[in-house]
Amino acid sequence: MSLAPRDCRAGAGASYDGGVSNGTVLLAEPRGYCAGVDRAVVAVERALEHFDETVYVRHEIVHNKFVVDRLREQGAVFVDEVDEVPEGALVIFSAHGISPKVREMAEQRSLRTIDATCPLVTKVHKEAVRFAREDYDILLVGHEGHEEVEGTAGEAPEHIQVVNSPDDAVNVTVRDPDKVVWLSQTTLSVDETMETVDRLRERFPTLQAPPSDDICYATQNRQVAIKKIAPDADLVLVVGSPNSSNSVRLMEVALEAGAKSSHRIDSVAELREEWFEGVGTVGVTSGASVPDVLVQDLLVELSARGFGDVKPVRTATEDLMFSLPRELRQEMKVRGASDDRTKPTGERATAES
Ligand code: 2E7
Ligand code: F3S
Repeated sequence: MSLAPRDCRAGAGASYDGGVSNGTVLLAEPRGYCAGVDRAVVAVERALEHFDETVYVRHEIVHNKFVVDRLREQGAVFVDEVDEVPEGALVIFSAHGISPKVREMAEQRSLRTIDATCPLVTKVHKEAVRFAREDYDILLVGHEGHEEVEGTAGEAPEHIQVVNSPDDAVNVTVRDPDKVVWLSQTTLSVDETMETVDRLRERFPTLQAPPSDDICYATQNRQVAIKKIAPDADLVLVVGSPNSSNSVRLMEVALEAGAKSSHRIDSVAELREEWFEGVGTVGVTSGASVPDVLVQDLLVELSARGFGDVKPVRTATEDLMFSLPRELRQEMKVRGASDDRTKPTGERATAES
């Protein structure tokens, strides 16, 4: 089965006008797969299809258990580090990005690599490299230990310090308070990040901002949609894995925006009876790494529990599609394999869930 996003079957129908009734589901649109996840997952699928050898993947290609389990069943071998990959073998780097050190280690082992780093993460890496070259102190707002943060910080470790939260702003020390810039992880809460930046700016009034938003379009759009739903929801269910930063943020944002309760679930099997006590309206969304089939399963289950009236709540339309990683396109060309996805990066195509 392909892990490509599905048509939003339950998404068709009346639009939400602010009114709610018993047994209602407010379904966030957009939700689920972003362009970077689609590209990364399809890259692994195509590699499995076209290479007659073991396809290794460093780290989870995206942070979703269902996706990773399916790709593993199809033959992908997931490893924590490149030193687990045999010399000369093929390895795919995950959507979250890698530090230059990982790239060097792969070169030392003569690995053939396909880089599925999201282009919007690469953009942040380039910003980090440029500001480091200009000798700025870079304050990277993000969660220490997350793969994306490790990759970005690894671009210029001597210039970058990670700021984990608004409270963490007090711990920052810089060489020159007039030469400081903030960058961020792509999947943070927009509001919490702005709070962190405000605190940093109190300390460093000339703090520079990233040249363009580092929190990506998909993260922002999913947060805007759930914020619209949350004030009317007794319960917000977010489909996503526990290690998926953007999914966990959606749950927090829902609560912050007025949802009476919110839970993250990997799948319908994790629903708990007690969550539904006194609930008339359920908000539903999913993280950027979540195939829509999991949301459809949830809607079927909600319908069986009396929540059959599904009202889509659309706050944005997404039609971004990234071309597959260059190394993969080249390899497929050599093999005469055609790929109708290979459109130039940033070209608009219909890719809505
Ligand atoms: C890559 C990047 O895989 P995810 O759940 O990752 P997060 O970063 O949210 O844990 O979601 C897709 C994705 C988001 N950001 C992939 Cl850098
Ligand atoms: Fe990229 Fe944002 Fe998705 S950084 S992988 S488009 S959540």
